[in-house]
Amino acid sequence: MAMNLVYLLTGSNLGDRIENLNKAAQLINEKAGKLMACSKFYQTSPWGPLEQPDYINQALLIETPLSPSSLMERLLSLEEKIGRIRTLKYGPRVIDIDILYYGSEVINTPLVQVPHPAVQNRRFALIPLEEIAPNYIDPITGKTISQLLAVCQDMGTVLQLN
Ligand code: PH2
Ligand code: MG
Ligand code: MG
Repeated sequence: MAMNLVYLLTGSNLGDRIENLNKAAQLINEKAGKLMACSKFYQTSPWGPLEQPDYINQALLIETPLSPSSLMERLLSLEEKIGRIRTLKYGPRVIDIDILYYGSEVINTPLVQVPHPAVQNRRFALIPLEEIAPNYIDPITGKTISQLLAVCQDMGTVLQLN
C-alpha cells in the first residue's frame, strides 16, 4: 500500500480545548493515518473578522494510505464525531482539522486545497509546523517552513504551552 506523509493542523476554541485536540489526535491515529509526530500545544490569538476566544492549535504528521479526497472526508467525519457544529465562516469551533500539506502535491478542487491556501500567512499554523518540520519545502514557493515563517507578515500571538 502506498503511504503518504501528510501535515495536519488541529485547532479548538470552544469547550475543553486540550481534551478536544487530544481526542482529535487519537481518532486521527485510529481512523485516518498513523501519527508520526505532534507539536506541542500553542495558545493563539483568534485570526479573522470575529471576536472569539483564543484557540489552541497543534500540528501533526501522519502517514496515510488514504487519497486526499478520502482523507478529507474522513477528517470531516471525525470533526462531527468530536462535536463540531458548523456556523459562521471563521467562527468559533470545538474542533477544526485542516490538511496543510499532502506530500508535495498541489491540489485545487472544491473539496481539497493543498497546500492549505492560508498556511504561509498564519503564524498559528507556521509556528507549530516549524516545530516538527522546519526544513519541509512548500511545493508552491520552494521555501522551507522556517523561511516562510521568517517572512510571514501575520502579527498574531502564538504562545507555546507545556
Ligand atoms: N482557524 C480559523 C479562524 N481563525 N485563529 C486561530 N488562532 N487558530 C485557528 O485555527 C483559526 C483561527 C478558521 O479555520
Ligand atoms: Mg481552519
Ligand atoms: Mg477546516
